[in-house]
Amino acid sequence: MTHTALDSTRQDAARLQAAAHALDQARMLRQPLDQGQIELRGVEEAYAVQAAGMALREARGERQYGIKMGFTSRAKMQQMGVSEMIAGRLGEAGRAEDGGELSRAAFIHPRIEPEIAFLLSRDLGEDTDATPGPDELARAVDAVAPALEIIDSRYRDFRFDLPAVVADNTSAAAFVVGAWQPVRPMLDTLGLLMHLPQPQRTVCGCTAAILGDPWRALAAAVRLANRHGLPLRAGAIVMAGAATAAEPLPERGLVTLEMSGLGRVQLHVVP
Ligand code: OOG
Ligand code: MG
Repeated sequence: MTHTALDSTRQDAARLQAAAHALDQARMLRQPLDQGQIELRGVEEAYAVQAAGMALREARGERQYGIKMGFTSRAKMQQMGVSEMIAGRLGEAGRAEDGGELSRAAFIHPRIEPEIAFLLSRDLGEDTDATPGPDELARAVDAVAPALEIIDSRYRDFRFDLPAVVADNTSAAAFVVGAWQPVRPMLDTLGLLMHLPQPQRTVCGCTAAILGDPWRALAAAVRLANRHGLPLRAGAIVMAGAATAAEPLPERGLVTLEMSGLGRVQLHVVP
């Protein structure tokens, strides 16, 4: 490598590290950034910033808990104006207890969305390019559960393009998973109701909205994890992506997601 090539590699690494720090600070101080404050040249760099951001959290003692998919439904793509699937990392600190409390003050402008979660019984991917088939996927999953995700973009007004949202760990903020249920091959026709307070309302949807079948979101998670170096280990959870557009997280009150045949999951939002 010539001196200039080496210099520019160093500059690139420093630029990506600076982006990870800026997003990390925005998250901890709850002060949103403008997308223009983060300079990224494509999706590869964005996943590198995401990994660096999780490394900062791990250095503070946090453990990675799994992977979340984003933009696996048309409703989400349309809401956010991004039309490609993305993957992010779930940190232990974002995990809430089913029926437990979640403090809204921890976030900038949180939204909530209905999802379905898979619990992995074995490692998936890493050194294979192949997409696992349905049987292999089913063997790699111990259980499934209804889940709620809280997203909270670190960008002002939730405005971002694809690389920016990937670098921001796909807006991941918190999640809660209901009681694990035995694996079933058919997950594509489960009706869901998300009840929200203030004002009292119910959003309804169907798991078919998730790529036609949430199992496809798991296959896509394996592909993206392989391509971009996200770990998918036994014991990890994989969130399939929202089945409906996200709703603003209420200021306070009980949010309940009911999923036909899979039970329900709840959160008490407190100010
Ligand atoms: C990005 C995260 C998308 C999903 O379920 O589609 C996502 C965002 O909407 O800010 O989590
Ligand atoms: Mg989501």
